[in-house]
Amino acid sequence: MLLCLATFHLLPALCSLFTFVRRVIIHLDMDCFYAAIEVRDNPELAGKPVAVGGARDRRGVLTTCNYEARKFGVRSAMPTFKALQHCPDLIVMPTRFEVYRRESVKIREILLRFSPLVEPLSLDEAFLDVSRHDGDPAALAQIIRQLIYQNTQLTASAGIAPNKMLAKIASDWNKPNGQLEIKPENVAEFMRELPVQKLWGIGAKSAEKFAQLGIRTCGELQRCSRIQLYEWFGKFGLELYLLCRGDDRREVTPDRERKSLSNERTFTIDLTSLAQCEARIPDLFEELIADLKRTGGQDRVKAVFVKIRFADFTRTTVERAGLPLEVESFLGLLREGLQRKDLAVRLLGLGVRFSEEEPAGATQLELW
Ligand code: TTP
Ligand code: MG
Repeated sequence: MLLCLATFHLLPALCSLFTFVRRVIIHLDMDCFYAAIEVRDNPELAGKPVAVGGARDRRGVLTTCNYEARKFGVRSAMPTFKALQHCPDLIVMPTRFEVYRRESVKIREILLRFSPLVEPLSLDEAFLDVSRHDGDPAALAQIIRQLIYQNTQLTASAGIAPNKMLAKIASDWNKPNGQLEIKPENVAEFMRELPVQKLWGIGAKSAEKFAQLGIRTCGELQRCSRIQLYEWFGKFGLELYLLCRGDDRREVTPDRERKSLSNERTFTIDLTSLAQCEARIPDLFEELIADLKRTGGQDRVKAVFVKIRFADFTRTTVERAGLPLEVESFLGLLREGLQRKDLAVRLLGLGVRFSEEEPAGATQLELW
């Protein structure tokens, strides 16, 4: 009887606790974003292989390409001349950052209608924390994608999951124009067979290292102890211990609460020379500036930094206050960072740190 009474009183409390901790994150990723915009704006390109990037004669690199071009093996970040070898009919359009930025603003406005907790990752990707929404989150993601399509004629894919990492993995699952929900009760099963290279920070090169150790899936990785992972990968190993279990506790951080803004790229093939690294900076810089314009943080920039992850998984960040927001500043920091280790580079990122105070004149003083 006593037990019944206790359960009767405790149950609602337990239920509300459960609803409180239930996290639902949607990761939204536009499909072949820049290329899709070019095809939309040039209808004669529909159905043809299209890429966006630098021309062949200027040693250009592609930013992205549509799914028709991907069938030929064309990929983001591929030198244009190489892409044309894979697909001689490839149409390469010049980049129009301003247009992509405008579309990105439209999309973000749509997302903000569904949750104040929107964290844009780049022009075409964002996390939304929709934990406070009642109802079916997969249906919600569907509605968001439809609304984006109605407003932009561009398709998006979505992942719905209890945390950021899983939501991001899920949004890639049924691309283009698809979605996948990973429910909390299915996380353990989903992780068991997931290839390790799907985890954040693991590229082809690291997957190779794992393969040498006989580890291909997250299930296999789960058998390694924390100590073992720390020995192999340093601090990153401790992150991996949680990530391979589908455990990611990072919060969705809206733009206004950001202390810094950065982008980064993990390369399929490690960069082995200074020239190769330098060649990646202008695109990353353009992207960072576009992101800054979107978030409106240009006048709060206090310092700039370059992040490097080397082939042995160690990371280094070179940060300096007061440098102008120019490609040259980042190139200088890059050179400094590369001197710290004589190793190939698997990830590069550029970023800015914001000052905590509002810039002068940004807020109006109330006099009464
Ligand atoms: P992604 O979301 O990585 O790629 P995507 O939207 O083109 O294709 P997907 O359908 O696989 O999501 O990147 C978004 C945009 O960022 C992309 O359209 C172009 C730009 N970009 C670069 O400028 N350089 C790069 O190396 C990559 C990967 C993307
Ligand atoms: Mg995309």
